[in-house]
Amino acid sequence: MEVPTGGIARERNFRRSGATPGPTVKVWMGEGDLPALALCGTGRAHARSSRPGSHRNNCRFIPQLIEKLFVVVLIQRQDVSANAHGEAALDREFMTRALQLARLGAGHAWPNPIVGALVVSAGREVASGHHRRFGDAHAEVLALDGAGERARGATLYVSLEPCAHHGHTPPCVDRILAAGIARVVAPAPDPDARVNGRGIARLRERGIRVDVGGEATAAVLENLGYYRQRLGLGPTVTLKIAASADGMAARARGQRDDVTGAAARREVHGLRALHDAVVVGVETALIDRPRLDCRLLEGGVDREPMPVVIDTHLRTEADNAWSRAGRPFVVVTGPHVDAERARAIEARGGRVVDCGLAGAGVDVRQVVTRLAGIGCERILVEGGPRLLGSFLRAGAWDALWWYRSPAGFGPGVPWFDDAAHAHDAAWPGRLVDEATVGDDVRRRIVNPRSWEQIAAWLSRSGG
Ligand code: AOF
Ligand code: ZN
Repeated sequence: MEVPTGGIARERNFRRSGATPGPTVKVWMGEGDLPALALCGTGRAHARSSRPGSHRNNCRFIPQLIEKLFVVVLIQRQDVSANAHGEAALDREFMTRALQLARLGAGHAWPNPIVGALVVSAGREVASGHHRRFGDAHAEVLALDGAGERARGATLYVSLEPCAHHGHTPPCVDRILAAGIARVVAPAPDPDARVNGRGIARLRERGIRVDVGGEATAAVLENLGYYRQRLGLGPTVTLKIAASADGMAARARGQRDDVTGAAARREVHGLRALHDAVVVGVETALIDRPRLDCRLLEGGVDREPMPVVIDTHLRTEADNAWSRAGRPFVVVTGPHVDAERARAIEARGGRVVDCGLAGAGVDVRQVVTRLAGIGCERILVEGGPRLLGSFLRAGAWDALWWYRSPAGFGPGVPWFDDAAHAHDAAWPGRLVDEATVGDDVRRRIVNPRSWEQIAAWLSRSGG
């Protein structure tokens, strides 16, 4: 697995932070025999020469005035680059907060993206907002309403390019201009054809400083289904893994073990809320009996994802947690199943879908196509290990959220069905970021083949 340190997001962030470049010292450095400069341990400027023992001689020949100028330029440069660095760090912090706010709209905003915004004045957050529900006010408008007059001259952080079109609500850019915002920071352009760069362009035309690109990868990952759908890239498959520190999904076969803590479990319910279907293998369904809902989210959701169980030989019971809760569910099978059992499931609100075989199991590529065909375009696969292995081996995945608990389980059931690769996976993946969620660590990994299309669009559209 390729693991770039710092990740794609970091590279973009530094490249596109919009930080004011400091006065360039290249002028001085490149001129004739002038010595290269370095700061010594005490922070004082020193003239350095490559010739041993020539340091003192050089110093004697350099007119004092020039030496002073060096010092002034260096000190100024230090100040400005410290400011620029400080600004980039603050931008990252506030954008992370905007992305957190956006998540509050998970389970309510679709088919709109989840979006968070905050108004920051003199380095302090003065108001915030998020897109609460499809058809409701956009995040920026709520944040600007909260800020009132304090928005004048302030910075607006928004987790998506502000819109420039009349939809359910008037264009956010007009509201931003009217509020007197001086600077807008957004991670990436909006892939909606009605916006797609127009929001950024209109703000810039009116003299607003707009910095695009910081945290772009993280922002796209939060709205991956939205980006893929609006860019016409087809259904989205997210894999979720919860493993112990030593790579185990459970202590023993046939046993259910809590792997991650409460914070990670809550986050996973938020992740479910960003999907139309949550898929598990039949072993997981029979052993864990997961409800596959979003019950840990405060305020619930407008629409629960569809539970889907991959069950080649149709072992699922008709009377299960989903049928009892009156929730429609899908059972994906191979071609040879007991018709009587299938009828019993359908009588309890289940839909039995034959996806054909690929080797010994169900064809997971068919699963994706068939689920998309019934309106489940954003698919979350939660395991178990054998099912995750099938998706990984087939390359039928876009992103992987991998939670790792601090404790080891010892010999058990590896999260990946190929034990040799439970730690150092043989499948290609690209680590995007790593975060602490409660006591657990969450890594997000993208499928480079699938990510290429989004990265290409981002670089074409200036994101
Ligand atoms: C923003 N801020 O908070 C959201 C945006 O149906 P409408 O009128 O709400 O428009 C939906 C489109 O607006 C959506 O496809 C996306 O382009 C943008 N969503 N934009 O500036 C927000 N939710
Ligand atoms: Zn808007």
